[in-house]
Amino acid sequence: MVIVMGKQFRVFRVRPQTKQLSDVIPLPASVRPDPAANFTITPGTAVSAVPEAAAVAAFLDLPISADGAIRLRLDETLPAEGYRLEIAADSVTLTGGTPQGLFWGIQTLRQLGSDLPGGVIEDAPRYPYRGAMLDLARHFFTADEVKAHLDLLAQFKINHLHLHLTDDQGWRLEIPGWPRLTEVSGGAGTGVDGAGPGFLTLAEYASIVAYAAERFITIVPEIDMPGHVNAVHVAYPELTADGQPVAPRTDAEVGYSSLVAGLEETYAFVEDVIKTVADLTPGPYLHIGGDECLSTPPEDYRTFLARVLPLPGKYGKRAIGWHEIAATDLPESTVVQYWRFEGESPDVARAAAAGRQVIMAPADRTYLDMKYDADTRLGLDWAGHLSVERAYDWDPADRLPGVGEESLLGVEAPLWSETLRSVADVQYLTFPRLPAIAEVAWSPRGSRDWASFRSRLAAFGPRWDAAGITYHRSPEIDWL
Ligand code: TNX
Repeated sequence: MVIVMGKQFRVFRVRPQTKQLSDVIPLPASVRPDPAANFTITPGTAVSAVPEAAAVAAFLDLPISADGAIRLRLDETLPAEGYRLEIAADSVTLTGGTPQGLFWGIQTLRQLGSDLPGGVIEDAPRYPYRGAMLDLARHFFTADEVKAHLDLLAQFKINHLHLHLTDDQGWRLEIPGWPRLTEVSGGAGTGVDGAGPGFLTLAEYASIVAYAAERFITIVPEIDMPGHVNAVHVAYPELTADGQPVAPRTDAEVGYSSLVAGLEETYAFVEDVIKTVADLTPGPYLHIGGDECLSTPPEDYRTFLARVLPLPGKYGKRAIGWHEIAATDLPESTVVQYWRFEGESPDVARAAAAGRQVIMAPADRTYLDMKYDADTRLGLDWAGHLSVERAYDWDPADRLPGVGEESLLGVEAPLWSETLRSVADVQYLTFPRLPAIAEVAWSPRGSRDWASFRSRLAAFGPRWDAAGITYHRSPEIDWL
């Protein structure tokens, strides 16, 4: 009951108070409740795990014992990222296709809490690439901050974190052959408003990669080129067209800087950076940017990409680029990341028809840096406002003519950091829209339902409050 200006209003909750087996985000592929078979986890409940599952079992925070009532198993006939969760009156059996599938099953189990509703969940993702992106260039976040963010992403079965490591305002990854990149362009006064200095050492980057891998998340490093490179030119003026010193930039403009396609030194630099980043990164992808090259003549853009797009492959990686790269000839394994917010894209459709895979990140549905509404203190609005419902209520396979389900590698939710100054700011824009996009990327096509989602989402409010996580208490949700 709440009291407003002397009047009494009773707050009715349409939502049942007892937890249902389907109260999980993202919604599982199949849920068969058995109301007769609830299981309660007590402090004495133990976990038994086959040896290959011992490491993931630790994520349940329960004692391990050979005869534990919660059993972790593997069954390689299940999909690799899939799992089956069977909750009976006297036992819980979680079977994964791989340890990764088990890990996602553990996230489901944790969301269900300690009073587990009985029944069977059988689950597997729609897309193999379910991504989030964090921009460390416009505002730097430390290795510990990135790790804490990874923990939150894993709860929603996100399996890729794309790190935007370089841009006009800063360079955030140590490259041993080019020390001024981080000494100068990672130092004091870098970032938007000069408020986001810092960089990852090689050891810190490796520690993020390892921490992510323990959570079955792949780090996707991005070195943005040939545009978005003012920080490179500040550090190494010899890479500019005229060799003259360049002033650092702390504003949020885009499209004014470019590597020089006709300069041989450009390619020595680029190859050295790509080799270094590839060597540091066990995951299969290396993102080379390619967006918003408004000051690169189209012919130069083609020349540059023709030489650079094969380089990740040379060092064992698959190149990803923002969708502008689809205007050029793409090596076979190249992945195109679509980010525009309106209209068609004949280039991306042509790339898809030629067999290239696409990651969907349309700005009007997935950009976490768009404001929720006109009152949102943080974020931008060039792609409009992004409510929780808009982030939820779209389908990646219906988005672009000529780019259907068979062309999609997955979905990503990018968070650009021009307006961000703290982890609380990151969380505020991430929650609760990231869970909405995670469901778009995981749950079966056609299974999504806004009324169901908003009801399931409401239960996360108290959990986020208890965990000290900042989130937007969107008026679209009847928060518990
Ligand atoms: C566009 S989307 C950009 C970024 C900005 C972002 C802000 C894309 C590939 N590039 O440089 O940070 O808008 O929303």
